[in-house]
Parts: sequence; structure tokens; C-alpha cells
Amino acid sequence: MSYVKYEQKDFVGMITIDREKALNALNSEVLTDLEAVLDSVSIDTTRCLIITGAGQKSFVAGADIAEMSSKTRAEAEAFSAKGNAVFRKIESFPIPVIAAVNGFALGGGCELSLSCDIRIAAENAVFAQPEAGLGITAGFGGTQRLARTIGIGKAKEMLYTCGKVKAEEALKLGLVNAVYPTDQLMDECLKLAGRIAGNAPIAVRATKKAVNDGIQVDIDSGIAIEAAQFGTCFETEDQKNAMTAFCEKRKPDPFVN
Ligand code: CO8
Repeated sequence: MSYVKYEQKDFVGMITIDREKALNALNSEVLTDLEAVLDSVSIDTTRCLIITGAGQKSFVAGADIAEMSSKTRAEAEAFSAKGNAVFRKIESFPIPVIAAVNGFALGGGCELSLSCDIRIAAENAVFAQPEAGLGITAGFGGTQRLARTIGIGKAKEMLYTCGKVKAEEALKLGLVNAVYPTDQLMDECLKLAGRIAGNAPIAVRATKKAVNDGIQVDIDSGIAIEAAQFGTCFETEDQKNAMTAFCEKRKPDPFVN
């Protein structure tokens, strides 16, 4: 039995963390299953991923507190390393990943969403980093990605106070890109994924890599990274197809992977 389900519709892959009775909390098995599902995704047939939680109440209510409660320092560091390896895999996954946040995104759940390219929230979404109240720091990248996403001041406030941030406030903070009624969340995420999947896949992958790699370096190095990715696109069928079609005032043929 796997705690993580995978479904594919056209070019869009949907990953569901399926441990609903524990509000989809991340224990070691869930992390192992999530990594296995990610490893099984073929980018030859998939252009965008959506990650969500099973049920309507929770995206992911954090790392599993019961499992963590008796860990030694070395075991805690190993658990953190395991989660971080999976989240880095999502962050650097070759195709865009959308977090469909359907309820609680607490601790490791907020951090999971932060490793995705885009967060879309249901109206019932609640974000928080409750770790300081549990006697620990964030351990799956929260101190790093939250500050990079919403800025240092607001990130520190969330991390120090453990305060809950509801969907509308998350939108104002730039923590999420959009908020939808809970029953429309998946349809809206599928529409967004479909729009991404409708563009030239190699160009989208190159764009993700340019943004991700460029944000880590100084502006001149970042521009050089973009220039290199831009150049590679000129060796693709999609570039020739799309630009020729524009010049001939017609629609391009379907894009290829
Ligand atoms: N871990 C384990 N079990 C959980 C978790 C969790 N994070 N969250 C919920 N559950 C379980 C509950 O124990 C409960 O189980 P049971 O039915 O067997 O008693 C079940 O899910 C349902 O939960 P509640 O009955 O509590 O449901 P409520 O609607 O009353 O409350 C809340 C929902 C508010 C979400 C509440 O469950 C809660 O506060 N959960 C904990 C949230 C939290 O603090 N998350 C952060 C955890 S720390 C973390 O994520 C650190 C990440 C980095 C790790 C680094 C490794 C070293």
C-alpha cells in the first residue's frame, strides 16, 4: 500500500498525499512513497504536476509529530535530510509543480507547498510554521524558502509567532498565487496546469531552470544562465514550428516533448 497516489490526465500528473486519518502528516513512509512516485514520472509524457492532500480538510498537517517525538539529534537530522532531499527533488523537478492547497498546510505541509513552483489555495487553506511552539526549528526548508517567497520580515513573523495565515492573507503576502472556493480548487489547478502544458514543453522546462538557477546567483551570472537556456531553445522543433507559424500567420502545430 502506498501513501501517495498518482493519476495522469493528458499531460498533467496529479499526486495525492493519501494519509487522511492523520491529516496527511508526513511520516518516513509517506516521504519514501512520495519520492518513489516522483521518480516514476516520465517527463516525456508529463508537462506539469499537481500535488494535493487527500480529503477536504488538509493538504499536509506537517511532519509526523508522533514519529518525531522520540528522535535523537542524529535521527532528527536524518529525518530532516530525508524530507529535504524529497523537497529539493520537487523544487528542481524538470517540469512545473503546482501545490493545490486544500486545507491545513502546517509546518512540513507549508514547506512542501514552498518547494512547488506555484501555490493555489482553497478558501479553507491555513498556512503556519508551528515548529517554535513544538520546541524545534522548521526542518524541511521553511527558514529558507519562506523568506525567499514572502520576504524576510513576514517570514520571520510567521516562524517566530507560529501564527496561522488564512488563504486571503496568504494571497496578500504573495504566499499563494490565487484562492478559489474549496470545491473549485482542483478544476482551477487543472486549468492552470493545462495552460502550462499547452506551451512548448522544452521551453517551459528551460524557463524553470533559468529562474531556479538564476535566483541563486548574482544578476550577471543569472543573465548568462538565461542566455544559455535561450540558446538551447533554438535547437528545438518547437521553436521552428512556433516562429514559422507566426510568420505565416497561422497556429503552430502541436508542440512536442
Ligand atoms: N503529526 C502526526 N499526527 C497528526 C499531525 C501531525 N503533524 N497532525 C494531525 N495529526 C493527527 C492527529 O493526531 C489526529 O490523530 P488521531 O485521530 O489518531 O488522534 C488526526 O490527525 C486528526 O487530527 P486532530 O484530531 O488534531 O484534528 P483537529 O481538526 O482537531 O485539528 C490540526 C487539526 C489543527 C491540524 C491539529 O491536528 C494540529 O495542530 N496538528 C499538528 C500541526 C502541526 O503542528 N504541524 C507541524 C508539525 S512540525 C513539522 O512539520 C516540522 C517539519 C520539519 C521536520 C524536520 C525533521 C526533524
